[in-house]
Amino acid sequence: MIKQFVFSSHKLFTRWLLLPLVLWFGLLGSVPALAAPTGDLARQPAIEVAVSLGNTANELKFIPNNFEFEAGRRYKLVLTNPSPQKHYFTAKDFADASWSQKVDAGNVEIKGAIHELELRSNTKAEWVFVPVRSGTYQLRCTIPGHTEAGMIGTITIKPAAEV
Ligand SMILES: [Cu+2]
Repeated sequence: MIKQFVFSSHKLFTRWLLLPLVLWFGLLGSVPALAAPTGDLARQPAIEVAVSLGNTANELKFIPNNFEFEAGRRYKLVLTNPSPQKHYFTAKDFADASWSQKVDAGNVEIKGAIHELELRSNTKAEWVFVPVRSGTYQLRCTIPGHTEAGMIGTITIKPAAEV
């Protein structure tokens, strides 16, 4: 009985909710959720945004701590850590809602899914991504005590602007 209900409601979901959603994405011309964007988008000039993890005064905060990105555009987030200790840039839900093209750190380029970046003192990394799913996501540093001290932020993905 329960099994059957679960099955039929799942079928209902697939048919009547998922299909219009897929069509909606298609009509808007947005990037399909988490699939690699088309060649054009992958080569679109990246909009550069900088973030500092802590500062030289060793304050536990992200500077800035509030980010707004537009779905379907390509960004390069330049992360620096000028503080005397290591920090994390952890935004798992945001990362899940985006397509990560690459991370450049030192002489290494990393491709694939990114959930968290660890930056040691006086290091720099560049994260190139395309936000996909709109929403408001939490950012924090997962070093014990840092979130509590205020090393948090928000990342908003706005829906793609209608052209
Ligand atoms: Cu930290």
